[in-house]
Amino acid sequence: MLTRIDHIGIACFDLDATVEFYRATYGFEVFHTEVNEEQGVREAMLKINETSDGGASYLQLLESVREDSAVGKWLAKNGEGVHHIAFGTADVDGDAQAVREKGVRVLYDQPRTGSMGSRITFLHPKDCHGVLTELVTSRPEH
Ligand code: CMX
Ligand code: CO
Repeated sequence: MLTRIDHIGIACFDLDATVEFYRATYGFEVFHTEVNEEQGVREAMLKINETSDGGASYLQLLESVREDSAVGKWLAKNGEGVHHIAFGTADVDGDAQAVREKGVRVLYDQPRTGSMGSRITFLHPKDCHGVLTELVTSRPEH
């Protein structure tokens, strides 16, 4: 069951400048940063609020670390902006399978590693009315 907005993924050309915009404009602080080589991104998670399922909602600011990454391709075509939304669930495997059975393309056979040791998968934007959609199960301590 999907129980929260886990994050909104925002693609940017300059992660440090974008982090500074969110800090200076809204007072949001960086909760976590990492490079995810498999996804081809350097990212910053800004925690916005905790949620009733015991999790939290974040902004995920994403800079591409190579031109052919998903975010790099998207930035080259569209410029900066909202790249994807992510729903949180306690069971990404079960929820991905349930969505797959409804005819929506799930991009990975098995969930991969996402931010802060989470397990993630993606649904094809063309099957989701133009929205790239991620499903996330956080690591328990997050
Ligand atoms: N939102 C909405 N539509 C998108 C999109 C996005 N983020 N990315 C691509 N599309 C659309 C394109 O506009 C294009 O549509 P048209 O054919 O109408 O022009 C179509 O999907 C195909 O796009 P493409 O540019 O040819 O790109 P690819 O098919 O090579 O890749 C996708 C698209 C979704 C399969 C790829 O981006 C992907 O695998 N995404 C999942 C991984 C990811 O996004 N990782 C970064 C975030 C990591 C994290 O959140 O931790
Ligand atoms: Co994401």
